[in-house]
Amino acid sequence: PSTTGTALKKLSKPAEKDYQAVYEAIAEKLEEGAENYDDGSFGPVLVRLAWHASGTYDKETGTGGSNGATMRFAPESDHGANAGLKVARDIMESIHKRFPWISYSDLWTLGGVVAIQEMQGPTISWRPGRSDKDVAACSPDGRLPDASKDQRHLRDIFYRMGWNDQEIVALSGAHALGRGHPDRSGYSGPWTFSPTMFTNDFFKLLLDEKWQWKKWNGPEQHEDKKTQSLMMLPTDMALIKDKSFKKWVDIYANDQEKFFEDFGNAFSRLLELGVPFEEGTKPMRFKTLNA
Ligand code: HIF
Repeated sequence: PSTTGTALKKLSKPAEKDYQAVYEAIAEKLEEGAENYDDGSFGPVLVRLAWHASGTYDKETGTGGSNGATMRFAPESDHGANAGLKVARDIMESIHKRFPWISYSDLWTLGGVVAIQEMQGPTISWRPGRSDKDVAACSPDGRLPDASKDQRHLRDIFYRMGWNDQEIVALSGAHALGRGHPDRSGYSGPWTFSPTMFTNDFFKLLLDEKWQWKKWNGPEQHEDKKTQSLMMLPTDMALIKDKSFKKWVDIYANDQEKFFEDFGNAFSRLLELGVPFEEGTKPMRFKTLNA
């Protein structure tokens, strides 16, 4: 009888409360041991992992995307765009040890949801059902954006995933979080004064500050004239150079609620690109730790 019990437990499908438990385990890890890491939270790098796992999607061929978690393997883990993401994958590994039933693909995307919600961002609907693939399914290099480029490149990359101009701008607000690291991308510094809080400050600062080229030996980036402590990538600056993009920067800078709503929808969809969900899989909405 006891073996039957075990078998039943393994066979039963995880329920929303099981994913909520994983959510909470990740949430508890965001600041654990992060006292001397960046701005005191692993949240931003977990958002970057979720996005880089998903942003390889190509709508024409249906390849890439979060289903598969192929960044576990070289060559994808060694792609230049993914430099530094081992930090995030290692945190996720420690969570996977506690919840071995969840796929890495579900886990990494859930990590992005947790990080955004715990950093005071919008609730992100999330569905389970991704399965891990092996090394043969690795995405080719060059699918993620190159920060040194302009609006044409942004459109090439994001249209390939199926986004429109409004959605590209909405997603871009996530650069309120985190920073560039000279030993990862080469870029340096945070975009906002509160890099562990999800806000619409990315848009406000983009419009309100005077941005100048940073004088240094690193890659070309902008810095704010006033404090010289913030940065904008060339691709970020493209959002105010391009009329069709700038229209949405203005809207999101003035309306945090609209930004949260549009970002929440877009980020949720980003994590689902190319995922073959079972019919009837319902979106889950998780409670934050101190809800
Ligand atoms: Fe980023 N992004 N991203 N990004 N990104 C970096 C860091 C973060 C681009 C380039 C960079 C998005 C779009 C683009 C986050 C989240 C998102 C870095 C610095 C670069 C160079 C990496 C490092 O040195 O550590 C480009 C060119 C993008 C196309 C516009 C998304 C919308 C904004 C899709 C998105 O969600 C996050 C979070 C970070 C911070 C990571 C950290 O460790 O602090």
